Amino acid sequence: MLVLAAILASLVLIAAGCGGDDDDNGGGGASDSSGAEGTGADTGEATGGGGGGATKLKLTADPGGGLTFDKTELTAKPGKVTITMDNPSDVPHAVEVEGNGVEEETKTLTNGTADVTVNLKAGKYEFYCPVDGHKEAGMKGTLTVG
Ligand SMILES: [Cu+2]
Repeated sequence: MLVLAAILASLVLIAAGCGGDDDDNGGGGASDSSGAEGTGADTGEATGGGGGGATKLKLTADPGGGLTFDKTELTAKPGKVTITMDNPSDVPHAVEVEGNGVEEETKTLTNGTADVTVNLKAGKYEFYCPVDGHKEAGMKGTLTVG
C-alpha cells in the first residue's frame, strides 16, 4: 500500500509539473503578444520609410487671390510624389497632376492646404488648377520626373 501511495504521490507531482508547463505555455502566449507589438512597430517603420522615400513638393497659390502658383516648374524622383497645395486666399483652388496615364487632384479649397499623392514614372507631367478658367489664366506648370 505504501508503494502504491508513493506512485500516486509521484503521479500527482507529475500532474503538477504538467500544470507548471501549461503556465509556461501561457508565458509563451504573452511572448506572441510581444511579437504582435513588434509587427505594429514594423508597420510604423514601413510607413516612415515610405515617407522618407517619397518626394514632397509644395505649391502656393497667390495670397492676393491671383490665378497663379508660386512655381511653374517642379521636379521629383520616380516613385511616390506628394504635392501639397497651400492656398492662403479666398479664391478656391486645387492642384491636378496629369500625364502618362496619371490624373489625380487635391480637393478644391480656400484658405488651407490640401495634398495629393501620386506614383510617377520618369517623364514629364503637367500640373494645374482644375477650377474653371484657372489653368487657362496661368495656374499651370510642368512636373519633371527623372
Ligand atoms: Cu485655381
